[in-house]
Amino acid sequence: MSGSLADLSAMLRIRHFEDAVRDLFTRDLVRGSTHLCQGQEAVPVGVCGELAPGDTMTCTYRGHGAVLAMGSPLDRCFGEILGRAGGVCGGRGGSMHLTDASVGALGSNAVVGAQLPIAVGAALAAQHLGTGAVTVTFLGDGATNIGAFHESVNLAAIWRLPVVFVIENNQYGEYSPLATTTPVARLADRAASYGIPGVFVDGNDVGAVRAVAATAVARARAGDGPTLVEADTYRQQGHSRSDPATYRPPGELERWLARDPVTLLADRLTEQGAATPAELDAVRERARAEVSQALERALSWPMPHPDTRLEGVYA
Ligand SMILES: Cc1ncc(C[n+]2csc(CCOP(=O)(O)OP(=O)(O)O)c2C)c(N)n1
Ligand SMILES: [Mg+2]
Repeated sequence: MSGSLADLSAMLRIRHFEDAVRDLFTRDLVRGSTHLCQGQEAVPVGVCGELAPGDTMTCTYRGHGAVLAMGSPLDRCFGEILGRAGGVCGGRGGSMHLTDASVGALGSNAVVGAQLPIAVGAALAAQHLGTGAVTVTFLGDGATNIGAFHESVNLAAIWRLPVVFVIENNQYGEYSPLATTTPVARLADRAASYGIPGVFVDGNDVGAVRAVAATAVARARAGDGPTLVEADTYRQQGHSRSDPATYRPPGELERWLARDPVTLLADRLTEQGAATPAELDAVRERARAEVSQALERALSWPMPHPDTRLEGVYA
């Protein structure tokens, strides 16, 4: 698989969305923190692009791209991050809890690893109910050192649950390079402990991600159990908004920018004759316009009314 113009469009929408969120922070329009995914877009677009209606997904606080890739609307995601009543959770969740169950996005999680047992639970439910649905869960490289990772993968493996674990290896856990926290170089190798396939993929190549995801999703759907995917990628921004990322060795960011997933796909589509420069420009322009129009709409929405503050509280 090589990726398509539709993939390029989906990745550009996420790129512009994240750039806009960064800008909203600098204008003090967002409460709390945010964790952006510029540079990692090919992973959620490639993986979620292989899912079917009814499939579900859980992710981390760095999850804007994953929720958008599931098909959640740009304006309602902006609205959520801005705390507006029209947000996907009525403005109550914000950036780190972006959730849109209507498209199968069952939750972003601020606690490292918390999304993993939730995904296993969703997969267990699908197995019991016989729905045929598959659950994908995204996690960071650092999260593979969390207890919930090992418990979740083990349980999914022994019960052959329809779940795909996708590690977005962006080379850092907060400010720590992977090699300073993790004794294996290939995180996909951790799959061997659970007797399931572990697959390494270039996470900046959306076509390669799609191919790996297609196999893993088909395996899960056939009842053959989970796969652990490691997608090698890079976060182009700091860990969170307060992080200038000065700990990066000189030249590292530039090396990864030279392999930017958006540019890689546009170049490939050109080389293959799959898109003309004019078509690429049209896709770029449309993505930019869609994101800015969605943001304008979200900014026009009111904050939630104080009288609604107990709505959605179950106790
Ligand atoms: C249980 C828990 N421990 C620690 C933290 C603090 N923390 C937030 S993000 C993070 C790093 C996680 O790195 P990784 O899994 O690689 O994800 P990335 O942020 O790189 O996407 C840590 C330690 C937390 N949120 N939850
Ligand atoms: Mg990481």
